[in-house]
Amino acid sequence: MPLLTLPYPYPLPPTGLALIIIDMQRDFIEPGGFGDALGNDVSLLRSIIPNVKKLQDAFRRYNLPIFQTVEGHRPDMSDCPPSKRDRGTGSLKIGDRGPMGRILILGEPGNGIIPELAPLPDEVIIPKPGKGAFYATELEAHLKAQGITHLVITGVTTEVCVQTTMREANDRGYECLLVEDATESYFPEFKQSTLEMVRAQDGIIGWTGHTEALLSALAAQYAAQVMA
Ligand code: C5J
Repeated sequence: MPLLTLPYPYPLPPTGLALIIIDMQRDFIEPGGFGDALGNDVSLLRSIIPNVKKLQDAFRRYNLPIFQTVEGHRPDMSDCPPSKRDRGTGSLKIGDRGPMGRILILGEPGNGIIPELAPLPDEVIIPKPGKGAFYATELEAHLKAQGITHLVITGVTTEVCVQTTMREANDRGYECLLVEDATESYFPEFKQSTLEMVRAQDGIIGWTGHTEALLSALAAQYAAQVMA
C-alpha cells in the first residue's frame, strides 16, 4: 500500500523499520530547562506529543524497534566543547543549576524524557552530546545490529537536532521519513523550511509525511505479521 508522502510514496520495508524519537525531554519542552534558558517559548513544542505517542504505541504494537535520544552531557562536562558551553548571552548556561537540576546534564530531572513518552524498560535511549544522533553515540551500532534500513523520524527541534540527525542518517544510507505533525520547532517558519528542504530535489534528504497516513500504512503492512 503506497504511503501518502512527499515527494513520492515512501517505501515501507517488510522488515528493517525503526522509530526515532529525538529529544522529547523536559530540558526542551518544560519551563526551566535548556530551551527556556535560550529564550524560547517552550509551550510551542507540546502540540506534537499526542502524535508522537500514537506512533510510539503503533511501533510497540507491531514489535518494531523504537530509539529515543536525549541531548545531554556527562556531569564533568568532558564531552561538552567550550564553544557549546559558552555560546549565548543568557545567564543560565549548560551545567548551571536551574529549577529542574543542572541544565542539559545527563541524569538530572530536566534531562529526562517527558512522562507522556516514557520508554519501556527494554527500549533503547541514546544519550547524545551533539545535535545529530549519530555523532559520538552508539545509535549506528544498534541499527546495524538489528538490521535497520528505514527510519521514521520524530521529535524536536525540527531544524536543529531532527534535521541534523536526518542528514547524518541519509549520508549513512538510511531511508528516512520525517513526520510533519510529529516534529516541532520554536520557530514555525524554520520548521516549514526544513520540511521543504528535506523533500526538495526529489527527496534529497528523504521524505515527509503525516501521522494518520503513516498509522494506516503501518497497520496495513505490519498488523498481519504480528498476528502470524
Ligand atoms: C536544540 C534540539 N535545539 N534537540 N536541540 O538545541 O534540537
